Amino acid sequence: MPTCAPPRADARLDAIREKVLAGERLSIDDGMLLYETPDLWGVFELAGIVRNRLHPGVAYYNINRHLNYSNICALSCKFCEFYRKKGDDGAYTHDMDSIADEARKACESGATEIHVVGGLQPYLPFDYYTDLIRTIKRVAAEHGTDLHVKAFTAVEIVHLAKIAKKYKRDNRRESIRLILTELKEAGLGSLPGGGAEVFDDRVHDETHKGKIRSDEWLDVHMVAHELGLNTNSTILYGHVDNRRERLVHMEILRRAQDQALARLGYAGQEAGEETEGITAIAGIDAPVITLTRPGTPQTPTVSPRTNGRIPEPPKQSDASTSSTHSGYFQTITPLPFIPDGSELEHLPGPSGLENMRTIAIARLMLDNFPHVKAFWIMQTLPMAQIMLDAGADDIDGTVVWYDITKVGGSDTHQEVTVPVLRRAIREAGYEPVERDTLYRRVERDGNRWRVRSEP
Ligand code: V47
Repeated sequence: MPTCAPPRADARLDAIREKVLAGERLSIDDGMLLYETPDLWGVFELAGIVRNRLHPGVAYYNINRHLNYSNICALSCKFCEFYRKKGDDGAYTHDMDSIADEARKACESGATEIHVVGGLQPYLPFDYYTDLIRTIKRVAAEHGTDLHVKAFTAVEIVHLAKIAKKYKRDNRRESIRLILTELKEAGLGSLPGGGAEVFDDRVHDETHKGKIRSDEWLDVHMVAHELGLNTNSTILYGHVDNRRERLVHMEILRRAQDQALARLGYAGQEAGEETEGITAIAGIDAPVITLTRPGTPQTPTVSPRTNGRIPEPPKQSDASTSSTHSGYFQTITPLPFIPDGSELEHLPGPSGLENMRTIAIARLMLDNFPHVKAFWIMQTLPMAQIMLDAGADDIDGTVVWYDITKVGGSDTHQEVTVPVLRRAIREAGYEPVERDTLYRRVERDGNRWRVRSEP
């Protein structure tokens, strides 16, 4: 009997489609099927359904500047091309004058955000980091504007606790809380998602031994959430990891987000099947909470649905839940491994299709994450454009200067202009929306900007 089905159509996706349409949580085995099916376009289409349910017709970008304050690092992660040792050629540390200069350039370009990360610098005192934040805030105020400081990966936060001599192995959450509180008082606005790599001990020991493990990375983000700081997340895949390990990573993030949303008052469904070890790793005790189920109130960052207003989270009988609306993961940014210049340079790195598939699967698995970012620096702008149809709703920003990875011979000056970003989004069929770090819409007149207030 002749069939009209395209040659790669996979009937096994039907059950997943039903779950996606009902907004039900996918299992790790569903994720494996999404990774293994030959029906790639079927996977992209499913991710597109979720993406367009959350962000119909729009895609986000921001005007930002990345600042790497030092590339001197106590660690030597095998996938990393960025780190140098003290005295090496090209080792650098910015002093406060040069930090102020970067902040000035950011203000003059109309940036809303400065994204600050660096190596685990053993020779700087803790005061350097609070001074860094205060300097950026001061320069912004002198320019009659503000810059959101999104700074320090979880690994750096633990390092800061250690150099501040506040790290207590038997009470590390408390140590992290002390450090984050001081940084927040200095003006820290949110945490970026880096340093997560792949939450798996084998991968950890093979590629980034010495770095904190997944449990401690999660501790930092969960304490940040408790303090009302929004954070981002990443997964750095395509080196020695396998696909199941990536899915477990996503499951761990999803459970941590369940906890953050429960604290904000979101009601959940009964917990699904537990994946062995995951609850123990994250110390998570929360119902399953999805944002993609039709009718679920959205987080403040999902602005088109809410017209920029912060929605009331669903009422809960437990009056002890937080009354604020912040303190959760905003986005997952899948980071494809860029081999160039690293100790793992002999590995090929993931293909473009594997990158698109991972973006799509992240969108489908992370049903309680408002945003999925295709970071153009690592994906390339042409791929990021296509990924907007495969689950991504954000391509990051103007960036300007980026030292951590250099794709195909690019150098540290990696910048796209706003017209190029907007045209890329339009060409992909979406309305470009400028956002701030917290995904609020921005209104601007040249370099002057403000967060749009909706009626
Ligand atoms: O922490 C290091 C990773 C991260 C390589 O939060 C590599 O909005 C690929 O986290 N190939 C930094 N990745 C980038 C990052 C990020 C970027 C954009 C936005 C946000 C956000 C976060 O890049 C590092 C590390 O995990 N990394 N080396 C490499 N060779």
